[in-house]
Amino acid sequence: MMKIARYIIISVLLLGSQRAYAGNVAIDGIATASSEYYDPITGIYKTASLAIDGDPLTNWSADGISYGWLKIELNNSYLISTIVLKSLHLPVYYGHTMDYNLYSSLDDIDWDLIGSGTIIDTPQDWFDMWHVNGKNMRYIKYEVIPNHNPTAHWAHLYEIEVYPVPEPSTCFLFGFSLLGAGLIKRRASTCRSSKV
Ligand SMILES: [Ca+2]
Repeated sequence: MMKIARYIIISVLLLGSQRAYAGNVAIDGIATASSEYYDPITGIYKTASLAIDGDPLTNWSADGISYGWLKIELNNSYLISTIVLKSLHLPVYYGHTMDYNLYSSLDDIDWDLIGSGTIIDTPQDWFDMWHVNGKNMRYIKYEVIPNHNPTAHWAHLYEIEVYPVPEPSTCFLFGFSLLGAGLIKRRASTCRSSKV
């Protein structure tokens, strides 16, 4: 019984580590951008790193233009399940838009288009979520397309979140621990039967 309890504890710990791995890995990455805006009123640089600082209220902004790019280098290559792009709805900019392309790459040279979209500054459309089905990537580029519409936002992003699929080795260990618990339970059942 003690061994079964020990395996259950190990399984729970492994499940916990799996959830940790599936967290937002963009936070551990490096962000660069085509340009960065310095706000003379607040004295704050809207740097690329503010799009991966985990704070939904801080943002990267291009330097006063409605196009530009933000690139994230993850600290490793990952099989990615989901990418979330977050702006922030501000009523003063209601209806302003950003048209963008989203790319991924393994080597920062060859880029694959994940998709294109539009973030609209409304209570409903201020963020986009992309499911990429375990695509392997290390670099992600958010490219805001030139837009001369008067309601075009300056290119910006408050947060980009990148979530990997659960690590296969962790799944294997988790399954192996469950298998081990099952075998011990089976052995215990056999021992009990032999005593009858
Ligand atoms: Ca932020």
